[in-house]
Amino acid sequence: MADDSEGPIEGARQKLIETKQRWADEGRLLTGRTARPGVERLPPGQREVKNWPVLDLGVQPDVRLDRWHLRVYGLVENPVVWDWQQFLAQPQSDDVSDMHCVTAWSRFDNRWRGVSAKYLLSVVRPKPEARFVVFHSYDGYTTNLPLADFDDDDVFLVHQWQGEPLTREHGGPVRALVPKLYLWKSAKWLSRIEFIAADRPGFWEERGYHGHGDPWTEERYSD
Ligand SMILES: Nc1nc2c(c(=O)[nH]1)N[C@H]1C(S)=C(S)[C@@H](COP(=O)(O)O)O[C@H]1N2
Ligand SMILES: [Mo]
Repeated sequence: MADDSEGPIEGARQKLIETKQRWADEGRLLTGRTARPGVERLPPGQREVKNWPVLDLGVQPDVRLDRWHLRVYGLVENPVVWDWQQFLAQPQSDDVSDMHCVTAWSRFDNRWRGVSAKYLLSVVRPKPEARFVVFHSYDGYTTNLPLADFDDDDVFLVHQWQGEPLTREHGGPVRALVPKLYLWKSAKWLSRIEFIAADRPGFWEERGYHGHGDPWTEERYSD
């Protein structure tokens, strides 16, 4: 990663991080309501958008396909490293799901293509002690989730959206997709997946955002 510890980019980035941290401190957007998935389409406090906003730390790494790798490691029986060709050689699946961002927008009916979490788990085989997963990204971002949430039919490592390659601004070549949790759990520019025993907060989880992040019960912020 480039050294971005100084200059205007870092200034803007710091401001964005501080704003989102303040939201967490103030409990902004919380409605105190709950909604039922499958019955209502929008989780509480969300509104539908037709576009796809871009949110990140302001650094969008340019990961060339000939340099791209995905490493899956930690508490697994069979750690793997896939380059781009090896990743595409794994079984590919298609799925349609909604996404919900903690900044209150939701986007319906996104068509994804990629490698399913179920398949990845069948390859790497988590050890019994493995309880949590950490996604690591090429921009230095991290986010954590329970293995039980990763191990679900709608979770994928995606490289296509609406039939087109996932663009760089949305996390291409490959991002994680965990549609049942707020979108900050869906790491863009995915580089590594780590299996661990005890939960370990990621970037936003260390800055006031919820450890779990279920939109249906408005797990926006930690208390
Ligand atoms: N690597 C990485 N992944 C990330 C982020 C980031 O800054 N870096 N931001 C997260 C946040 S806060 C959100 S809301 C979504 C936004 O995804 P989008 O830009 O494709 O809408 O990406 C998540 N994944
Ligand atoms: Mo976000």
